[in-house]
Amino acid sequence: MRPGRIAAVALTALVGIALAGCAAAAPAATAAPASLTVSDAWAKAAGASEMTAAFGVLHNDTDADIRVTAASTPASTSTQLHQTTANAAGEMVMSEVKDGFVVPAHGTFPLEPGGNHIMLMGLTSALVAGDEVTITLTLDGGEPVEVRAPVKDYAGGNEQYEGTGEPSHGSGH
Ligand SMILES: [Cu+2]
Repeated sequence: MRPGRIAAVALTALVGIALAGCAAAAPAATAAPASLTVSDAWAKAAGASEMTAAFGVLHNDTDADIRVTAASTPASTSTQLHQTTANAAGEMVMSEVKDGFVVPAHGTFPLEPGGNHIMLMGLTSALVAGDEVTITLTLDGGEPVEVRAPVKDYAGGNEQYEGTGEPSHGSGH
């Protein structure tokens, strides 16, 4: 039994060396994972100088919450992070989220018509279905993330902008 036992110990040692080799090689072989990814991104078609919005699902595959603090795109003169909430009169209105969007660790944060969205104000040119908008998300403590959002025609998502005092008129985002 003795020789067999030695062989087993030797094998265990070899496996240990092989595993150590893998672990040492892993960091070099794996690119730094993106901290935040976005799926199903799209933007709503709109005319030049109008407002529109972009949507999608933010995914956080890390162990810590990620805060999106700002968004920007060459497609609009001003870009804001918006939420949609009911005002005192029960109307759905949208407003800027000053603290940003917080995507929970190993969680998602949906951007959708009637909910949170990226507001593009003052479009530099018309966005037509089939176009693509590139949006850069600024992260708190992380590398910026670039999102490509195809433009689609969409009839909903016309919540009024908080503070305009006008009824929902459909020409908003
Ligand atoms: Cu908005």
